[in-house]
Amino acid sequence: MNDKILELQRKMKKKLDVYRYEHTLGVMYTSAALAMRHEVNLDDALVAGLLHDCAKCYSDDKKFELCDKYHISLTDIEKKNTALIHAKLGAVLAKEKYGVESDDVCRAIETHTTGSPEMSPLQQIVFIADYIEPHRDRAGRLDKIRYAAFEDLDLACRMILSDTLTYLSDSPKTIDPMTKETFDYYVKE
Ligand code: DGI
Ligand code: FE
Ligand code: FE
Repeated sequence: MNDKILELQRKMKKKLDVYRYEHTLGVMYTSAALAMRHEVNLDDALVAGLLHDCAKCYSDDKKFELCDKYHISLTDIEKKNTALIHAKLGAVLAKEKYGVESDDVCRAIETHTTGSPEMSPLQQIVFIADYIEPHRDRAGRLDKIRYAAFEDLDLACRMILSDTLTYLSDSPKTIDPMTKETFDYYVKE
């Protein structure tokens, strides 16, 4: 693995709590495995997986402060559901703080929580890897979604979005319109 990735790994180990760091390594290697299968650039998959939650472990106050600093505008849904902010903020930090030059990598970080219509293969891979990495054990039919991920990226996205919408409808959290829009897009695909 190249030195740049090892250096980023050291930084993430310092920035994230133990649980989040282990999840991050899971997403990094799962993204890499999916990239091998679906012929996507391996380094991009490793870096996107490694940095996808780089903004996750800040306090809400710090997240708002950083969004201010980098002129990131938040929707009302994001302001109320602050767990969503780390995706947008992480994409900007990847570029500005961690020196990522690939727009596709930054977009993959930005869309990893809600997804987005017309995701690139790399974006789909990070979105899926976040859901299926080996430490995840709460979601239903994980075995089927893990299998689908290595067969058909669109199908795996559709399954994850469908299950996420069901899960969110049963919870007090508001569904981000982007999650619904992404689901509608992948149902039509
Ligand atoms: O950061 P992770 O925990 O690895 O996973 P993630 O980036 O998918 O974030 C999960 C969080 O995002 C979890 O608290 C649920 C929330 N989330 C995902 N989609 C939506 C959402 N929250 C709301 N309110 N609306 C959504 O559509
Ligand atoms: Fe996340
Ligand atoms: Fe994650």
